[in-house]
Amino acid sequence: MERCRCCGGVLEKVLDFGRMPLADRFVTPDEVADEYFFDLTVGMCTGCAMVQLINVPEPELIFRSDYPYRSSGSIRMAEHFAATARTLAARELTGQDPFVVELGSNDGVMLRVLAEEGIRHLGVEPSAGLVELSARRGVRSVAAFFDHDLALRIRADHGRANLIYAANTMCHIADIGSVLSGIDALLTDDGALVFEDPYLGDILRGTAFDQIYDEHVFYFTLRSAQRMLAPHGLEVSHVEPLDVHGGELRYTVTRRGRRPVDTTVTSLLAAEDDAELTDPAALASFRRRVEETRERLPTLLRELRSAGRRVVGYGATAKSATVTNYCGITPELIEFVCDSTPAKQGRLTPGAHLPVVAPETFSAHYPDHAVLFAWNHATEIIGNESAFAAGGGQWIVYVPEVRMIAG
Ligand code: DWN
Ligand code: SAH
Ligand code: ZN
Repeated sequence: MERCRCCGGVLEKVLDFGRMPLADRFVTPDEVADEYFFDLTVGMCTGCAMVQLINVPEPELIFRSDYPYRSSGSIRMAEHFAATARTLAARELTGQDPFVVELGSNDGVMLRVLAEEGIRHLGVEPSAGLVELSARRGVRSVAAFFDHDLALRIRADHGRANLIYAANTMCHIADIGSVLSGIDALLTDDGALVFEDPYLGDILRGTAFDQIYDEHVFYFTLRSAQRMLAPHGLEVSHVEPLDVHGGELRYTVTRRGRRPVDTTVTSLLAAEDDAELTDPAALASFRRRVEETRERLPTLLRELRSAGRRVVGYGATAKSATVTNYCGITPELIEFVCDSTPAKQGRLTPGAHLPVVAPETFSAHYPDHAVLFAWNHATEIIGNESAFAAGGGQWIVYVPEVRMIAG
């Protein structure tokens, strides 16, 4: 029997995607033979209703020094994190000589703004490659996985943190109990943990099944997050929706009783009860819509190909590993995927083995259709590639459903 990582309750299987590769492991042709696969299944806890992966590959296999994702790869995301840094500085870092710790600081996209202000900071980022890149941007970080032991070491070296921030990282860490007890040890009495992650409500509403892959262990709701935090003496005192990555929530978490729990929390809790997010019927309806996409997307691509059309992909996202592998998308259906990340170019996408090329290959000879795998960056990409649609090219999206869109 599989157990919940938050409360130890029993996990009930709600979704099964079958064998999947690691979503950020882009392979060379000689690596194809021993590519790693695991069973991508999602469970819901019968105790605390936390939706989570049932099997999680070892984090050391995923977040290696060659982990390819660069947060600064999107201008809009870089702006989002710069704005976040300014908001956090004004809200949480106003005391004397404040100290901020970021979990999953990646390429330093957020901390560089605070570093420029001379704010004492430390990023925690397991990928040594990203730690080096951050150092070149004036960001100090440590190449390690955050857990309780590391929290104690940081506290011994730097003192307690007024702010602990984590974007798209809390939901990545299976050993969440160790992370939360570490946060309890590291945070000042009046400090805040601010974290933002994809919201289960948006994933279900948007049929964004591609948010489900090896790195995303947890799919939070406000209610399940509250239950996860409570045993550590922590509570959500403020929550705000974010319009990035298809819909996220930013949680401001403080020690129980230290700050008033405001109406953003009470009203979202009421809305979640109405929406019955973790009701078996909601998940069953999601599953039916996902199965429809699994049918429709390859059917559309096959039709286009048999009509002699050229079809490519745009954005070799981690999310697209689930789409291509679950929907059976092969290089016969999609000629290549273009992506601006140098470390992904010249390799093959995980499992489906679509060649990854630079965006210049796309614009040098526009195809007839492009599947927008980075649908969460639609405005930025469609704007940058406006000549594609102007020349008659058509974008294909599959979230919330399969359709072609005009540029
Ligand atoms: O949670 C996670 C998020 C934050 O980032 C990680 N587990 C992994 C990663 O997920 P993803 O790969 O699905 O994220 P993105 O941000 O949707 O990836 C966009 C991809 O598209 C990147 O490889 C960069 C590329 N891109 C591009 O080629 N041209 C992006 C933009 C904006 C562009 O203009
Ligand atoms: N914060 C960035 C990066 C998100 S990708 C953003 O929002 O764009 C997730 C990041 O978490 C990766 O850079 C990964 O290396 C890091 N990570 C994974 N496990 C971690 C852990 N235990 N402690 C700290 N960072 C971790
Ligand atoms: Zn549970």
